[in-house]
Amino acid sequence: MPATHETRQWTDPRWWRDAVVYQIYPRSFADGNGDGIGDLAGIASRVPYLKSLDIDAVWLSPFYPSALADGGYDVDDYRAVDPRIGTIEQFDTVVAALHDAGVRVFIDIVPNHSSNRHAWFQAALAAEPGSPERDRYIFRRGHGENHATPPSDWPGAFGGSAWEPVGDGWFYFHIFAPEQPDFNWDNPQVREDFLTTLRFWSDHGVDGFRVDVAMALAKDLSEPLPSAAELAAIPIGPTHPLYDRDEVDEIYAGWRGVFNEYDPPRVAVAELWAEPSPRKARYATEASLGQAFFFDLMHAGFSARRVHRAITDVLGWTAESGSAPTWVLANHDNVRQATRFGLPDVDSDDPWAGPDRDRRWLLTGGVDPVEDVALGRARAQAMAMLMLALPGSAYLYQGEELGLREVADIPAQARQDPIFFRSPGFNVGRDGCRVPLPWTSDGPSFGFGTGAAHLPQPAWFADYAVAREDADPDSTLACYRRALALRRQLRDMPGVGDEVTWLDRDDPQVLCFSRGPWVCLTNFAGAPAALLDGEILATSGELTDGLVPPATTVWLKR
Ligand code: TEU
Ligand code: CA
Repeated sequence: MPATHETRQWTDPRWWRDAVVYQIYPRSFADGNGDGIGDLAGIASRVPYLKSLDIDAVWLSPFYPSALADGGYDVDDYRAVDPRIGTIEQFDTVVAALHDAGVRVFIDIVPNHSSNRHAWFQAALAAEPGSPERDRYIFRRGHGENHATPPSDWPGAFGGSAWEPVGDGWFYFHIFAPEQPDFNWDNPQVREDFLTTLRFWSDHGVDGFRVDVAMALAKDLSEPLPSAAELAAIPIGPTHPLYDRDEVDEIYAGWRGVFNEYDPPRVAVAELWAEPSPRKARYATEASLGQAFFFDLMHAGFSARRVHRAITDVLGWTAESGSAPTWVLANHDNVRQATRFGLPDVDSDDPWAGPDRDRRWLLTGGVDPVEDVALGRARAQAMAMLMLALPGSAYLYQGEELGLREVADIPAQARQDPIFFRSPGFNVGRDGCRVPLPWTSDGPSFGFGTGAAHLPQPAWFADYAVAREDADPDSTLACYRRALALRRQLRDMPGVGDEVTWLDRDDPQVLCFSRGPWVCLTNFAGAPAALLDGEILATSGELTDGLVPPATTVWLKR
């Protein structure tokens, strides 16, 4: 008999290699005290739901004290809990409850930048140019008359300049919003402080860390700086001033030392977004962070050719590093997949048709073109089952198991994302995938809390409520529950390994692979496809006359 899941997970130090990790965006998950902001009490009350999903771990997006200039990715204090979200005691309680439920805990660590309210940044502002206080961040003198011109013409990732003046002729550097000053990782105090933070949370029982913007820590900003146009032409990698320099490896080797002080060793997953990226495998070795996010599947649309390519690429790169592959279809930075898959061109071969198209669609308030809701839903379920059949670990984003769609028509005055404020008329930002979850189909915020939610929920959220979907065997939630429960059994079934074998189908629009006896077939074509011999274990949609309808995945046992 193979070990049961419960016993395997808690004894195997390599539990993370095939884990399903569910991302919680704390402010939008569940509100325990009715102030409209999700919190730790809310998460505690939903532990039974999390357990019932058959996931292996949760990842909590930032819950630290923050002015929320960037949804909490602007951290005031790395070793505390935002009082609006809870207390450190509540944090301990939630971790213990999740562990009792067999669910591990990843937390988000944001090492590229602090918030501008962080004590170190406040000290830097108060100190002289050239002082040790300023050396923990990246200050450069302005150019031109009165030193009023920024050190370079580089744009920030959220729009506007990447340099902010501080009034004395000096500027500080920020990749993201001005409220997010970048740390200087050449400074030993910065390095030491993050090791302290990793130990702090590891001592509080955290099992793993999701490392924000992991490729940006090591920088070469020696002057003269290249122009923005020159910068854009430098490939991401060893010679790029900002991204994916070789020196990051040394930083994470230090982190690995801390992870290995614990039993079982703490684990980490690097967030870095350069696709395609063979160099990502470096972050995923067990001398470094152990895992890296591969977003290739998320960017492959609903195209058989591109999905096939993404899978073979990721499997190849991770084989090089000896790590486990990771798969992602959604997170808090992207248009929800039920919507993406319901928009035209998602099957196009142009990889950039996707994000650009999504952004343009959001600018129309979600009305042009009209979203094909049924098709988006079918495709999202088919892709989820395809992802969950792959070896390695899969990351789910809260609400995708409900088939939640993007909320496109959030009024300007309710928007929160700095991208909306810094790129007016060009990009409305990411609030539409961060709207608080509907738990019940009625109530002031659909069961999220007892009052209104911090981002407005549309009336149609009622149809996607957990309670309603739980009562419907054809719901997206039912599909996820079936697939997640089966995945747990199948990954331990004799003969099921990490080897993916592609099975040739006559139609290139039908992707079919096996892991030993476990076969996964997805029909990307517009017409029904023939089945294979074998026992049908699960389907993402109903079969018609023994054929697999378009936008449907089937799992079989042979
Ligand atoms: O995101 C990294 C990042 O740069 C992108 O995912 C970015 O959000 C996207 O290109 C904008 O369209 C991480 C976090 O996931 C994100 O929420 C934070 O805003 C960002 O870092 C800064 O901390
Ligand atoms: Ca609250």
